Amino acid sequence: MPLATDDPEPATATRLSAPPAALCGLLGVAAALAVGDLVAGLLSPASSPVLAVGGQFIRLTPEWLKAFAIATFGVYDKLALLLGIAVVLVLMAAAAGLGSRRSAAPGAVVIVVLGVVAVASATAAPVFSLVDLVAPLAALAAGLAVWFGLHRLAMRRAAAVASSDDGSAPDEEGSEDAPSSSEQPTVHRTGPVGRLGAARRRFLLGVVGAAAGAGAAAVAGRWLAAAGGADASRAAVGALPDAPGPLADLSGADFAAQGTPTWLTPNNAFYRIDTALQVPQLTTRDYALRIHGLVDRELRLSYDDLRARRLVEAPITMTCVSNEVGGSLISNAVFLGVPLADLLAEVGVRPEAQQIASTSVDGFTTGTPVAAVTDGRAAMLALAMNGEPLPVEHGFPVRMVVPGLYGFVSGCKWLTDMELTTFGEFTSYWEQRGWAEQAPVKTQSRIDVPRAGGTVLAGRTTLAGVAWAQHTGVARVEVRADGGAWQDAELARDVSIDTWRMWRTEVDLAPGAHRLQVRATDRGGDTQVATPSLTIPDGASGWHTVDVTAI
Ligand SMILES: Nc1nc2c(c(=O)[nH]1)N[C@H]1C(S)=C(S)[C@@H](COP(=O)(O)O)O[C@H]1N2
Ligand SMILES: [Mo]
Repeated sequence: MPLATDDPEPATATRLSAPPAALCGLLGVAAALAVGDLVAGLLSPASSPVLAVGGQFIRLTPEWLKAFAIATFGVYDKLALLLGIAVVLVLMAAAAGLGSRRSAAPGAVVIVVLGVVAVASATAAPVFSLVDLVAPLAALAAGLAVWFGLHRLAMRRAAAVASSDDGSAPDEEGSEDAPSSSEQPTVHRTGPVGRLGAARRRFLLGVVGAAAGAGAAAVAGRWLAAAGGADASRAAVGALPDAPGPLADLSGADFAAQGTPTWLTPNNAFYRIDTALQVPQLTTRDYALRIHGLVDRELRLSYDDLRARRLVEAPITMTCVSNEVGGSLISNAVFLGVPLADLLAEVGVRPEAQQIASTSVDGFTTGTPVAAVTDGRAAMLALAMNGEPLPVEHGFPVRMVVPGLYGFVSGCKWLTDMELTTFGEFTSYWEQRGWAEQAPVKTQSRIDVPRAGGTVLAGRTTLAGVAWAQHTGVARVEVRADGGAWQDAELARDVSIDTWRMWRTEVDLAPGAHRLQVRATDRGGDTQVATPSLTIPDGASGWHTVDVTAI
C-alpha cells in the first residue's frame, strides 16, 4: 500500500474517529482470517484458524453445554457455533479498532492474542503436525501487517483533517467531504486541504485494497480446499464393484403413502452426527488403514486394496444413542463394503483381544466388541452407501458399520486406524464422556402419523410409524389409545433383521383429546421397556406417546 511522504506525521494528540478506527480493526482481523484460510487451503484444510479454534472450543465445551446446543440447535449446532465465533470475532475486531484511536498498540495486542489462541488450538488438535502452524502464523503476520498499515494511513488522514481544520475541529466525518472532492487536486495541492484529499485517498485505497485482498484470499482458500479435497476424490471413484447376489425385494417395505419414511433413506436425508466442525477431507489416493494391536500379522491397506477384496452388500439401519424416544436420529441405507470378519481373520486376532479401537483421521474414536463383529452379522468397512461412494459427511472413503450397535460404539467415519485391544486398555471418545462401554441398540418404535399435537378427524383414524430391533428383528408392533387395550398393527414386508420395519393400523377416536402409544416386541419375545430413561449412558427407553385432538 502507498506510504505517504508529504503527509504530516500525526501529532501525538491526533485521534481517530470511531468509524475508521473500527474499520482498521475489522479489516486487520478479516485479512488474518482470509490469509489463514488461503494458506490452510494450500497446505492442510483443517489448519484453517477458525476451524481449529472452533474444534478446540468443541473439545473444551462441558457436556451440559453440548447437550444444550444439540437440544437447541439440533443438526444446526455447528452452524450456530460458527455464527457465534463470527459474532465474537466481529465484536473483538471492532473493539480492537475502537480501543486504538490514539495508538496502534492496543489493537496489535488483540490481534496477537487471537493469533496465540489460533496457534494453541492448532497444536491442541487431536491430529497435529508442524505444517499446521503455518496457517495461523501466516494469519497473524497478515493481520498485523494490515492492521499497522491501515492504522498508520488512518492516523495520517486524521492528522490531515485536524490541520485542514486549523487543528481546532475534531475529525468530523460530515464536514470534511465537500471541499476535498471539488477542490482537489488543482487548487490546494500542497495546502492542508490538498494534503487532506491525498491522505483520505490513501486511506480509502488502503481500505479497499485490504478488503479486496482479504476477499480474494478467502475465495481462493475455499477453492483450494475444495479442489484438493474429498469431493473431487469421491467424484473420481467411479463405479464400485457389485457385490455378489441381489438385494432382497424391497417392494411393500414401507407405508410411505401413509406417512412413514421411505424404507431406504436417501443419502442426503440420512441423519448426520459427528464432532467434526469441518468434514474431514480424505482422498482415496492418500487413504491408508492400519490394523494392528493384539494380532498375529499387522495389516496396512490402501483404498484400492480394500476395493479389490470380497465385498458384501447389506441394508442396515443406523441409530444414534442420542435419539430421544420418538426422535429422528435413525436412518436406513444399503451399505457395500469389506466384511470385518474377513479382515480380522487375516490379521489373526489374539484370544485376549476384546474390542476394536477405531480412530478417525480427526482423532475421534469408537470401541467395538470383537464378539459382535465376528458373530456372523454384516459388520463391514463400508465403501458405498445406497449405490454411491460414501458421502464425504458420512465417512468417505471408508467407515465402519455394525448392525445392531449404536453409532458411537461402531460407526467410525473417516476410519484410518483399527487397534485390537482389551476393554481395560482403551476408552473411546464418548465413553470418556460418561456414555456406555457397550451399547446394543434398544428396541424402539415411533408414531409418525398422526403428528404429536395434531388434529385428526374423529372416527376411523390411521396410525403409522416405524419400529426397530436391529439384529433381532421386529416381531410385533402394538398401539393403544388412552391407556386402553393394546391392538396389533399391520407390519410391512420384513426385509432384514438388521433394518427398521414400518407399521400401520387404524383406531377409533371419538371427538376430543386422545393419547396414542406404541410398543414393539422383538423376535426374541422381548417387548420394549415401558420405563422412560435418558439417552445417556446407553440409549433412551420408554413408549413413544403422542397427544392428538379428534374433531
Ligand atoms: N469420525 C467420527 N465418526 C463417527 C462420529 C464422529 O463424531 N466422528 N460419530 C458417531 C456417531 S455418535 C454416530 S451416531 C454415527 C453417525 O453416522 P452418520 O453421521 O453417518 O449418520 O457416526 C459415528 N461415527
Ligand atoms: Mo451417535
